[in-house]
Amino acid sequence: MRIAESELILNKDGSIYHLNLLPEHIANTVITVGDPDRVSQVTSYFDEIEFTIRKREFFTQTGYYQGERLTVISTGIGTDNIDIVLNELDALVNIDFTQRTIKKEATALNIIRIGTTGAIQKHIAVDSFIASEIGIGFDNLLHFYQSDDIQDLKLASDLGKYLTWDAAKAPYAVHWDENLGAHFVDKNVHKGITMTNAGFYGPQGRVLRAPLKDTNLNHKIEAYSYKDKLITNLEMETAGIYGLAKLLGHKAISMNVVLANRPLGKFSTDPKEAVDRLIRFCLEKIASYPH
Ligand code: R1P
Repeated sequence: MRIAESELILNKDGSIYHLNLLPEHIANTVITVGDPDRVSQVTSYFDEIEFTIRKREFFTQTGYYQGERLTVISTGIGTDNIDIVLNELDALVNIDFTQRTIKKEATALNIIRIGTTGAIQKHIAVDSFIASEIGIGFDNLLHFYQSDDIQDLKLASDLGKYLTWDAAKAPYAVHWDENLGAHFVDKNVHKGITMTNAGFYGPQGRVLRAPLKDTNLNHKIEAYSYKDKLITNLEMETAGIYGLAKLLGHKAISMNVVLANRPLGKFSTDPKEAVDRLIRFCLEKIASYPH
């Protein structure tokens, strides 16, 4: 079936609406970062940069790292942008832009998020790495899609009840891609559950001037365990990435460096270097991932 001009929006040059990319611009392995400035921090380690484009907060570079073609793209902050980036990346590989039809053979991308986060557990030190085994979303992104089959519904409902969250705002929970994810875990990495939310301050229990509705939210999250697993960290993209990647048939892993330890009130003294360490770690893991 032909997809209408209003649904699959293409620019005059045939590129996809927000990302401004043509199908040939992206590699099968895509690194996502939040901050547009982090794209060139990643590609500074590349042997060659083939393509660069920027539109709004979406800055993309494709190039080669140790002979492997990789795309690095910034998503900006939040799952509203994740909805755009994941759907448009998927369209670039799985929709024929000339015919406006879905291709018969689906392409699965490897999607690696290199991000920053706040730990919610005291034992997870600032500057350490977390690989998200599960993403739990308190934003409502996945609730707009038919996603029951790809969710951990038991975990989502257990946590919703525990936090006495009303049903309309119930969390969603999605696991990582097991093979890709396991490849990124070694002795330097905490395996954890990442809770993502629609904001940085109130939704993550931060108080500057506006009072919180539930002042105990972070303590409750810190104390919650499911099948002996703790929620390890809070940020804003992982659950959306895991949900949409799985819905669309892609493999995703979210790696974060801990910049803040929330219960201890600590923040990294050199966040740029901490992020750089995670970039180098992830690039090595990508280069050694069997294809
Ligand atoms: C907030 O400062 C931003 O940092 C974290 C949060 O998820 C949010 O996007 O991730 P990134 O460093 O990947 O942007």
